[in-house]
Amino acid sequence: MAEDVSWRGFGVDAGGAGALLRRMAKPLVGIIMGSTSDWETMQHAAAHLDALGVPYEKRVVSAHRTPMLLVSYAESAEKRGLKVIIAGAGGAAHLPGMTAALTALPVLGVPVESHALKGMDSLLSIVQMPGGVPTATFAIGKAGAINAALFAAAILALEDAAVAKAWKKFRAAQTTKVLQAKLPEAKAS
Ligand code: RP5
Repeated sequence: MAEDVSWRGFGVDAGGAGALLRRMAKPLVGIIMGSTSDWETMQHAAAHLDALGVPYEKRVVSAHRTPMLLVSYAESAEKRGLKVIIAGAGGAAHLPGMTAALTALPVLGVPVESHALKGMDSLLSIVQMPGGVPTATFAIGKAGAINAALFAAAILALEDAAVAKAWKKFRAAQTTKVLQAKLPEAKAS
């Protein structure tokens, strides 16, 4: 689990027994990614769900290397109780769009930064869906993974009072942090 949740310590319980209990609860969010190499990015989504108390599952599901697994995962997701799917992929990033084609659940796509094209390929692959198969698309890399998790929490918060409380607490803590920020002295030479 990623340890660098920057707003940890602002009152949202990110660890300890609470986190263990949440991990044992029925997952509401599915985090899938095209490769184990995507975990470095996608762990930021997991860490933020942990901190907000949202139970999730995580799994490598590749649109290209395990297409049949993608079909069974996406088709069973709603029945298994998932409410939102976060899908991260890089390069020819078909995973989020294909997942959205196979389930009615909201799919939040995270473009993973690729080596060759710095994630522009991932971004354009995910964002340019044909009308009728909506796939939300977030920023390339870590910021996208974090925001996908926060967006998932915002969706769940519409129906889940505990998530709503944690989500509002996070927003308030973030605002307080910015308002209290102090800039260092200038070091002009
Ligand atoms: C995509 O290809 C994955 O999502 C990953 O971002 C990229 C490279 O995968 P690896 O070659 O590192 O497994 O399917």
